[in-house]
Amino acid sequence: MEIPQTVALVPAFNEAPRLAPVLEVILSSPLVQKTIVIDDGSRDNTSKVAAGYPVELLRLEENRGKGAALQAGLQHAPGAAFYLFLDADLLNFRHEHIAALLQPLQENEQVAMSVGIFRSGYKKSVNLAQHYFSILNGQRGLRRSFVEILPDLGWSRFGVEILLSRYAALAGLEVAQPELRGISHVTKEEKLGFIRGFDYRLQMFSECLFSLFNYKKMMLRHPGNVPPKVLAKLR
Ligand SMILES: Nc1nc2c(ncn2[C@@H]2O[C@H](COP(=O)(O)OP(=O)(O)OP(=O)(O)O)[C@@H](O)[C@H]2O)c(=O)[nH]1
Ligand SMILES: [Mg+2]
Repeated sequence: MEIPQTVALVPAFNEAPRLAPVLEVILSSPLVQKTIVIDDGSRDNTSKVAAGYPVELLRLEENRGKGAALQAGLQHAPGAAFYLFLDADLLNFRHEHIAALLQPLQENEQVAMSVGIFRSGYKKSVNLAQHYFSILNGQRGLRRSFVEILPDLGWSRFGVEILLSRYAALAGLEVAQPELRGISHVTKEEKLGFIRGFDYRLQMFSECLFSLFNYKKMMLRHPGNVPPKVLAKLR
């Protein structure tokens, strides 16, 4: 079987109303050869929507969080040159954003990961959050050599982006931050209403903080493929 150059991974948890336009952009991009949607335990029609498109659908019964979903996607498609992580709830998402994430990886072999920065999206609150918390952006490109030395992401849930960024820094790897202009996303409050959305946001923050303060300890416990010389820095 031919190994694709670029694989897009789309973690999707209860995203049935938002998934289709995101998949249409990815599937019509000449830069992506395979798309994997990971739905772990959605209670809506996320899997049904995904099954209407030529994607590989990983449907896991039990919810294990965003980090575990991305890890399942990576394990499902080993050997690709590049992996894209793309959220299922993007707005104003276009081909140029895919190109922007891949370009630094293609142009400079030293770049292990690209992390998209949302700029000039029409939602001011999202722009502001991006300004201060760009480490949290889920739109990323990863080179195979980086994927092959990743720690276990399975515990990290919404802390997965913090884990990836902190790990890259620890391993001394270069990270690019391409701007993704005009892109935005649907917030939790918009998806679930203010109270449930805000509650879910607090849960996300607590998972992010757990990752921020415990990633070293957790990496020692769950090292995955981290090379011994990087693990030694944790002790
Ligand atoms: N498969 C899977 N996907 C998840 C899980 N949690 C979040 N996701 C997906 O990860 C992406 C980002 O999640 P969001 O809840 O939108 O988080 P966010 O965009 O960082 O936060 P907001 O500020 O609320 O927009 C979306 O595509 C979600 O569907 C999960 O447990 N499993
Ligand atoms: Mg979102």
